[in-house]
Amino acid sequence: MGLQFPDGFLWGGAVAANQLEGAYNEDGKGWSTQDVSPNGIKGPITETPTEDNMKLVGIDFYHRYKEDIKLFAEMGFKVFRTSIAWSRIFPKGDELEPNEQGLQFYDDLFDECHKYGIEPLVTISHYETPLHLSKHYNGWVNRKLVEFYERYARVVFSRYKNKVKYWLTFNEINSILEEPFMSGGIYTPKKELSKQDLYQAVHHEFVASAMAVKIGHELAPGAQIGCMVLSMPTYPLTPNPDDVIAAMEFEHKNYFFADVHVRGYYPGYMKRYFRENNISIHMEPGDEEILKHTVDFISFSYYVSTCQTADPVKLEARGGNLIGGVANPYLQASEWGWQIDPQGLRYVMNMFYDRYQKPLFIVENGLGAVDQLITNGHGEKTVEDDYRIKYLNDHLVQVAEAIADGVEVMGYTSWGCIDLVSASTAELKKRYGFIYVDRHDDGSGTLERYRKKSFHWYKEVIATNGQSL
Ligand code: BGP
Repeated sequence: MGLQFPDGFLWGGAVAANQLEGAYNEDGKGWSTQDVSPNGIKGPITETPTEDNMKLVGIDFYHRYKEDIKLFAEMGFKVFRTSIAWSRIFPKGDELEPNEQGLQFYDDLFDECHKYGIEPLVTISHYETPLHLSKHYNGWVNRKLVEFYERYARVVFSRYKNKVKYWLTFNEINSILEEPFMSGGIYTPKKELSKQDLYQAVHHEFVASAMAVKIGHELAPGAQIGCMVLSMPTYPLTPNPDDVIAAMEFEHKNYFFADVHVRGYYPGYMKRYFRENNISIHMEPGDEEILKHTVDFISFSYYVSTCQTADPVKLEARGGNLIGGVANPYLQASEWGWQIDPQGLRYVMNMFYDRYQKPLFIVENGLGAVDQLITNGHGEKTVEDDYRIKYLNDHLVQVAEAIADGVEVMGYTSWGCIDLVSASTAELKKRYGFIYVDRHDDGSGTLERYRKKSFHWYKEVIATNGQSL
């Protein structure tokens, strides 16, 4: 018997508006934090959008989405994860009325998905706070953001309730701890940001997220609403109990986010952390009640695992998916230093499921690599991305292992199913797609799309419901 994936397993791909749509100032869209971030998390940010910012054009998905959805349909996608750009709907973020042209774009996009039987999976906020909310309110540090987000969420739930069944409230919500500007729109430079303000911003996001669950269930009956966390299994570097505890404490910082979303209250270990760091979260009356509107499922990204140690000498920084750690001597890394650990996916799925007994959705996983466009023996332009096929195959085998362990999984959307701009480095040369896009970091390229070898591989995986892995 081969690998077993449940009937109805939601195979697909994932993207985010700011990394592929382009059209950054069309049809009434306001500027977002991404429009002034030409260098990704490395910074600095700019006063106004600048030409070297690859996201301003992206891969021109805004104008070419029909062609792209057709390619996704050809692969057999059942689900397509994308985000709504908040600044298309509320250009500044604090208006009372939404921008109709922005709303219309997503109506058309979701209709196009349904034409092929593809279910949209929508992230309400994926790393792009309207710039005005960042500059004038300091992003999520300000309680007012809860109100603005709620207004935005109400509009999109009401508008798309018949077109969207699966929703995520915030992309990688825990990444705000490392990337307060990109993730939380917090304008205060990270070095100057107090822990007090940072965790207050986290609280505001929790309240907004729970509020979205509440109103989503009211306005869009049948909607399934999940949280989305950056998952990173953390192993102790050695069996030294000090290292084991260091790993546990590091994981707590990440579990904290799923814990509040799934259980509906703050865990004891965070209360201790707040006490010991003189952090006092200001709660408004009713906040604790709102938090009890818990999510229907847990979604997460998975790229890397990491190690932790209590030994400060070994605690040197290393590359990783936004959050650091210590390199694992048993693992190889990608060209960007992200350590590859397929078994870590099985591990983290078991951890989440044991902890929560709620369905899981893997909404990001993939390999960022430099691809070479070649002409093959049939005269077709393509990329022979066997390295990507291996990465994805190895990870999906571990998903099947977790399913065999009894973990309930709704689906899998591979990250950047079509090449797009990297979130951390803002480069186009870091590619994840099954579909190659002819666009380069110097702004050159025809924007033509080409099927990579992995395109055909994934099509087969979906057609056989994983049996071909
Ligand atoms: C996650 C983000 C995505 C995405 C991905 C890959 O952190 O949710 O937006 O980009 O990682 O990261 P990168 O683009 O930096 O390679």
